[in-house]
Amino acid sequence: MEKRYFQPEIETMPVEQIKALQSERLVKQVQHVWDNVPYYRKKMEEKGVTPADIKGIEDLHKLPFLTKDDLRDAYPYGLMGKPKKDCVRIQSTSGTTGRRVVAFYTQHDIDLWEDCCARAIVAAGGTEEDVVQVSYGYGLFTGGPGLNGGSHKVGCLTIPTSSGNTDRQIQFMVDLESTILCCTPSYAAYLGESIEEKGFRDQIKLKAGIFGAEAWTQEMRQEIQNKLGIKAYDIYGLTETSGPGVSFECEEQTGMHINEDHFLAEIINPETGEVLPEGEKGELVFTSLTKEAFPLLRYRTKDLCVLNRKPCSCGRTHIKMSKPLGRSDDMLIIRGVNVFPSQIETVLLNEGMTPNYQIIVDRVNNTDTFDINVEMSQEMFSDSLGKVAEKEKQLVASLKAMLGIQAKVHLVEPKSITRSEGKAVRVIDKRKLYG
Ligand code: DLL
Repeated sequence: MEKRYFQPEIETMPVEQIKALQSERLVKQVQHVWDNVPYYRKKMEEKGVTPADIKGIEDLHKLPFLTKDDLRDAYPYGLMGKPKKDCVRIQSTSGTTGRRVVAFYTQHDIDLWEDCCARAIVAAGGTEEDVVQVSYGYGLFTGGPGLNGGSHKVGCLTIPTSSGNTDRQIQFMVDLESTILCCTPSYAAYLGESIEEKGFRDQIKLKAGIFGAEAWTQEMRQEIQNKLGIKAYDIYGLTETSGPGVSFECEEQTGMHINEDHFLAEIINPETGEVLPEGEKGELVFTSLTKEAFPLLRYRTKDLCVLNRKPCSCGRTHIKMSKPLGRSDDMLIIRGVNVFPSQIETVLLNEGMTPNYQIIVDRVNNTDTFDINVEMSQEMFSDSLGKVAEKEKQLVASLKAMLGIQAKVHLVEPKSITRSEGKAVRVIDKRKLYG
C-alpha cells in the first residue's frame, strides 16, 4: 500500500536531523521567551539560567517548569509572547476564572496547528476525496476549530456539525456520506449506539474516526470500531499547546506520533521533577518550539505516559507516546487505594457492559462510599431480577480483583445516565478533599 503523509519531508526525517532541528528551534524559542515573556524570564533568573546556557536540547533540563498554577498566576495576558495587535485568536478550556486556560494564537500559530491536525487526518487515511464530519465542539474548545482547519488543509469536504443534535448528525452522515468522523470517543460510542437503534447502520459510509480529548481504553476502541464499522484513531493535545494534533495515531495504532518539529517531549517523575529515560512511565512535559503567541517552555501536562522511539511500520520517525495512562491528578484515592477511572471502564467493558457508567464517591461517617452506576443493555433489562442481581455480584467481584477494594454496583435502566455531547462526566466526587 502506498504510504501517504501530509508533510513527508518532516514526518519521515531521520531522527538525528529531527534532534538537530529541535536544538536549533529551542535556542531561538528560549531567546524569544526571554525577550518577550517577563514572567518566565523571572523564573529563569531565579534559577540562574540565561539563554546563553541553552545550546541545544541536551540543556533543556536546565530550564524551569511551568505548571497550571503559573497559568493561573499569569492569567490572562502574562505568558503572551507577542503583543495583542499581532494575535488573532484565543481558545480556552471550560472552568472557572483562574482554573480556565486561555491560549493565544498569531495567524502563523494557527497555520502550524492546522498542519498538525492535517497530519493526523492523513494518518487516518484522509485524502481530498473524503468527507470529514467534525463533531467536536466549536467555539472556545480547541477540538472543532483544530480538526476543521486540518481538514481544509487536506482538502477534504468538511462538515462543521459541532457536537450535539444527534439526529441531525446522523442525517448528515447518511445524506452527505461522511467518511471520517472527528469527536470525543464517548460521543462516538453514543453515535454508534443511536445509529444502530435507528437502523441506519447499512446507510453510513464511515471508514475512520479521529477520537481524543479524553481517556479511552482499548476495549472502548474495539466497541466503537465494531459499532461503526470503522478504524478508530487516537489524537491527543491540550489547549496550552494549541489543541488537538500534538500527537496522533497512524495505521499501526500502537501509540501516537508526537509532532516533534513543533513539540519537544520529556517524561519526568511527577514527585521529584527528575527527567526519566525513554520507556519509563511518568508525567509528560512539553516545550513548544514554534509557537509565537503562547510559547510555553517545559509545561507539565499532568498526563502520565510512556515514550518510545522504536521504528514504526508507517515510516514516520517521530517519537510515540502511549495513550495517557491516567493523570497525576485524576487519580481517585478511595479508602486509601489509588483508583483510575480507566481501570473501571476496562472491567465493565470486559464484562460485556455498555460504556455508559458513572462513578460516585462520597464520604459518610468518615468512610468513603464508592458507587458505580452502569447502564444495562436492552436485553439485560428484560432479564429476570435474579439474573440482574447475579451480574451485579459478578461485577463487584471483577472490580475487586482489579482495584483491590469493594464498590457497590448498580445496574440501571438503559438511557438513564445523561449522555455527553463533549467530554463525558465519569466521576462525581462529592467528598470535599481540597480547600
Ligand atoms: O482536549 C484538546 C483535544 C481536542 C485533544 C480534541 C484531542 C481532540 P483540553 O480541553 O485542554 O484540550 O484537555 C487536555 O485532555 O491534558 C489530557 O488529560 C486529555 N486528553 C486529550 N487528548 C487525550 C487523549 C483537548 N487522546 C487534556 N487520550 C489533556 C486521553 C486526552 N486523554
